Amino acid sequence: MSGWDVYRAAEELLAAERQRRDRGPITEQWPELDLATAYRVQDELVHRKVAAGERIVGVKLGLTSRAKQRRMGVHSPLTAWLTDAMVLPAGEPVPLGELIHPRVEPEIVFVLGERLAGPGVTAASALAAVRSVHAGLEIIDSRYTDFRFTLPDVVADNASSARLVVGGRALAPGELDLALEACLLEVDGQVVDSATGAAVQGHPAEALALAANSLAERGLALEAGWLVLTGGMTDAVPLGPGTCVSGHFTHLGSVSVQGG
Ligand code: OOG
Ligand code: MG
Repeated sequence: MSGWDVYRAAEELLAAERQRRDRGPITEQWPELDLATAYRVQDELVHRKVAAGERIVGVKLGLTSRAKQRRMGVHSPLTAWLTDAMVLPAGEPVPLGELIHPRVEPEIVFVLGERLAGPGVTAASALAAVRSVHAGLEIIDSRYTDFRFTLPDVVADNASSARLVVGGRALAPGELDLALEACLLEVDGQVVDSATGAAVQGHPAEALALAANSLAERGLALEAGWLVLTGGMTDAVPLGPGTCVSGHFTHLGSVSVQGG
């Protein structure tokens, strides 16, 4: 009898987010937390955000690149929810006062033109549902101290979701080779990392297919109009006051955020 359940875990993670207070991994107190239960915590947490007025605007994938998996020590991709409260208009400073220890990572972002439901979604059928492709930066902010977590912990924490910025340039998926699309990650004008779209599951459309197929296992689908963040192409970099982080993409253009 650990005294833990889905509701308590969701409540504690939401409280940590609201109070900007990092905490130890839930699995240290609730070792029985398995992956399926962790997704129920994630759903409960987002259900509470929606009840408080937020709207689901899409899905993110996490840990889809080797760079991210190696750094976080978790070697399995996952999905999590995006709400309208996370979307930061381009040019607006990241509200550091609302976050714990934010980090920024470059991502390729899809906007869906059609509903996409698994199982059996392939990279090709996934790409056919895409309306536009964008450059993006995700601002992650784990509720766990030092971003230290196991797979069930990070799933329960809605995969460290905090904020995101989507670049203004929209390309049709046929206009570029997403495996070859490169990104330079710059901090205050210095290149600190780089990757191509192939870093993400071999091709970002494979990540999109993975999202559709894993949601299908829970009876869910990706809806038309939704954003899908395909996962950090490189390791994430810390965002401090005044720090400017930019992703410069070959064809998708540039997107920047500044810690405010
Ligand atoms: C987990 C979230 C991972 C990504 O793109 O891989 C993620 C974390 O790194 O805290 O968003
Ligand atoms: Mg990410």
